[in-house]
Amino acid sequence: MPAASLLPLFGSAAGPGALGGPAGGGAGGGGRKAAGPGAFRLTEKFVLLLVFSAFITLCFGAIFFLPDSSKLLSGVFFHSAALQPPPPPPGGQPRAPPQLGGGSGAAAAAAGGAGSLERIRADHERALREAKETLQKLPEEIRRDIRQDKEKLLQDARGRKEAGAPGLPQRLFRQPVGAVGQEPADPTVRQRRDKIKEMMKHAWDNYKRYAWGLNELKPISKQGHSSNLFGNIQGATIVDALDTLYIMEMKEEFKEAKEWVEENLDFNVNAEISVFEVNIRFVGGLLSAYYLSGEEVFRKKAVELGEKLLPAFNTPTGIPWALLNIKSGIGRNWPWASGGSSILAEFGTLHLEFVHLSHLSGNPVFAEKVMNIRKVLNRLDKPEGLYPNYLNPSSGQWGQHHVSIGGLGDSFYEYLLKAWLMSDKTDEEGKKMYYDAVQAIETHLIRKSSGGLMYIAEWKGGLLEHKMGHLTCFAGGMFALGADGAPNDKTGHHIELGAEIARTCHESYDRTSMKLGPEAFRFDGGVEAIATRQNEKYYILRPEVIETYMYMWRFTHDPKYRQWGWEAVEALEKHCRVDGGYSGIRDVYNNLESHDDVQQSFFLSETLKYLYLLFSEDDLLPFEHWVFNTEAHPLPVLHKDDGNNEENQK
Ligand code: DMJ
Repeated sequence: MPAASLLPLFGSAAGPGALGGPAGGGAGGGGRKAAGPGAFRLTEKFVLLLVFSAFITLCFGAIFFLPDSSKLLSGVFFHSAALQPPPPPPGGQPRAPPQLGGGSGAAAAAAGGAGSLERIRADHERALREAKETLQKLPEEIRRDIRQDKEKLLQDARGRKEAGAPGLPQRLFRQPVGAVGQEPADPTVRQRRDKIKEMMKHAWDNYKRYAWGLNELKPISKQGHSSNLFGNIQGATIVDALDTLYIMEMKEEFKEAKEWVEENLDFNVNAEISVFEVNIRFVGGLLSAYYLSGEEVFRKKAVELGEKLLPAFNTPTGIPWALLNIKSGIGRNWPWASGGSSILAEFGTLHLEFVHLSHLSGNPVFAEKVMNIRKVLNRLDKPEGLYPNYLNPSSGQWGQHHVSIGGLGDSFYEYLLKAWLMSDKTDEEGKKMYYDAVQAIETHLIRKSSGGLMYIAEWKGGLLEHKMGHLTCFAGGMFALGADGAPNDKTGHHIELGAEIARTCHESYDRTSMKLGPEAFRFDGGVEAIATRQNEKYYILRPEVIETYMYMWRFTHDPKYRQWGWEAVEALEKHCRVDGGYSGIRDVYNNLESHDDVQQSFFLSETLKYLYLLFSEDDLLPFEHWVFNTEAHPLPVLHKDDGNNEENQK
């Protein structure tokens, strides 16, 4: 009974009523109150009080002395036992449904209490048994169990992540033709291809050993290398290498790379990045990995990253900024770029990836952004039909009139052609822009040296600089790739342009001590295809010359291209291979190697991939079904009638 109900009872003993008579002293005084008919003496009151308190103590005491009283109370008052489905009775007779109230509650509770004790005892015994078994195990077995437990936890975590990923339309994956090819029939070719795979393994294993999870490897100092192109997005080498690992059938390595992407590739970072570099290496690498393997994680990551890049387009014209903080969404341009301009090769090298992002996400916004870039370009007058390298994203006007098919301009032209090819030759606008541009390049930039070497010069406000960059050497492959669609029966001519550029670029390699090409070479001051300035003599493992050999080989099957590719392999092995991977060289005209201590991620994604393809059969990544982005990441042609088109989406 609540204490508050007891107090008035005691209080009333001194007052009128129940236990006492009228208050106050009577005539007979003497310290005693007059004894009324209902009155008690002090001793009697005392005895009564004693009896009453003994009774109360007994009642409460009984509760406290009962076994596991709290459970019993809850069983009595809240019927918790009745909420548990009881075990089936012997013989499988159906049991009456559990009752939420009623007189049987206490009995059920008592039964539940006994059941709980049973369970505790059983748990206790099982724990003892397991402890005994563990003690009897070998350390290796214990380690294996721990590994399995960890694995399971990881799998659960992965499952949770997958479930939490942003919704993408369901898509039935069909691997495009040529994701795997046959072994080369010729044993020498096979052997050479195996050698290139071994080079990939050396580059990868050392990256893994010394720089795992970081952007690139410093192969001499054997540690990670970070480049500010990616802000603090990590793992450039892993993402760039995924598709090379896949086509070389390096399955274990592909698996570990995929797991790293699942667990660690994180774009929720406060990072100012180069939109171009992140697009060609990360978005391109993830898209290719998806199209080759069908692993959903790559599609999700590619789209997630694509979304992070969208604020770069928030400029008055929609021409994107070069640099973007992917957390704040604030963009800007390189401080050195003419009057705050964006760079042609940067904003012009988003098209292939963004079209595929729309294709895989079902969201047209990506394709709209890159189509708008074309609209802006097509509204502008072009000096002599050429595209200057600089364009102001606010005014929509050209900056300095510098034109280059190498650095700052190169992949813009490449993407016009490949956009047309990737669209299954339906993108007529891209096609026209490409062939018009090549016409202007031929007229104004392509020249022949007195020694008969064709080269592509640079154009500065109407004046030619007779210099060609290593980067420009990709154009040989581009001309060959575009030859088939060339207007006015010029197919043969375009193949010829490709062959001439390949020859010149080979000369730029052959005229050095190391047989590796310089960053830029000149055709003036009495030299041809030779670097004359100290700061142009370096080689940073670039792919463009080998890329052109690969295209020329595919289109002509002239064995000299494989021969030139093999010369490059030998030179790489002799001068760039070190214990800790592959390094660039500071001066290719010097017999003594001075290493720059960087293993560029494009060495794995491009240089080694193009070499491998050069020594593969043509059925591996055939050009009718794949185009390579500018970082050599293969993207499937969006055939009107095949599995990579919208009709195929569920
Ligand atoms: C690569 O990142 C790409 O090929 C890009 O288009 C230009 N240069 C490097 C490799 O040289």
